[in-house]
Amino acid sequence: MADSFSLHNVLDKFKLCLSDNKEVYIQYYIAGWRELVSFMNSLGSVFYFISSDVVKKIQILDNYLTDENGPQYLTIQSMVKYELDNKLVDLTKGGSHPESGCRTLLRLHRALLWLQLFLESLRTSTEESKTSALCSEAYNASLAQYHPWIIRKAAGVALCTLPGRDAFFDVMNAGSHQDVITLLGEALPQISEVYQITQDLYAKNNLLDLP
Ligand code: 1PW
Repeated sequence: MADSFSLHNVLDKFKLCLSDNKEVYIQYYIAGWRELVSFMNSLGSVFYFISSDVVKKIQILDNYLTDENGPQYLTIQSMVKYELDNKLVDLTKGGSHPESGCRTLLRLHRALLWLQLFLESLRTSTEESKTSALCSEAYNASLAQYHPWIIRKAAGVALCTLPGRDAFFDVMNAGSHQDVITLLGEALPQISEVYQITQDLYAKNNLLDLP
């Protein structure tokens, strides 16, 4: 079981995201998402449609990272500059760059807020709390506004199947419930810093509504 999922793996990757001058390394950002995908897959096949879109987005970014212009994709900051300077981003629908790094990462960025809100509510939850309710609330307060009805519906169905709080803490595989809560308390400020830096960068460059 040495390579099985643990919450530690996700949080470690997001911790590595920030450079000394507060830029966000794409390599670790997508590594964090890869860990989350393996987590979602461990929750059952109903999560497959959620994780498969994340897998697609990871793959698009990974392709940019490994192609000849890979160094331009070292950080989110360098990607934004490179793609904007070279007109590689569709600012409106129907252009010739529908899968820019900027718009692809924006989808993961919006989803990161869901994760952050959900983990925060889990951290402060009580024994009576229902994981599925916490997760739906987090979804409705964040990502849901960007999804059409049909996806919101499907996400709702998937979230209903989440295990109860005790089992959920166990699936996170990071020690006792108290250990998990402590770990979340340490790691969430880092995820929220990565989120906020990305948010500010996208806002400054008017990229928050990319089609
Ligand atoms: C257990 C808690 C896990 C929280 C992880 C959050 C993952 C969120 C992924 C939601 C994906 C839903 C299905 C896909 C929808 C796409 O249409 C949508 N993608 C995302 C990531 O929101 C938008 O991408 P698109 O269609 O504009 O390329």
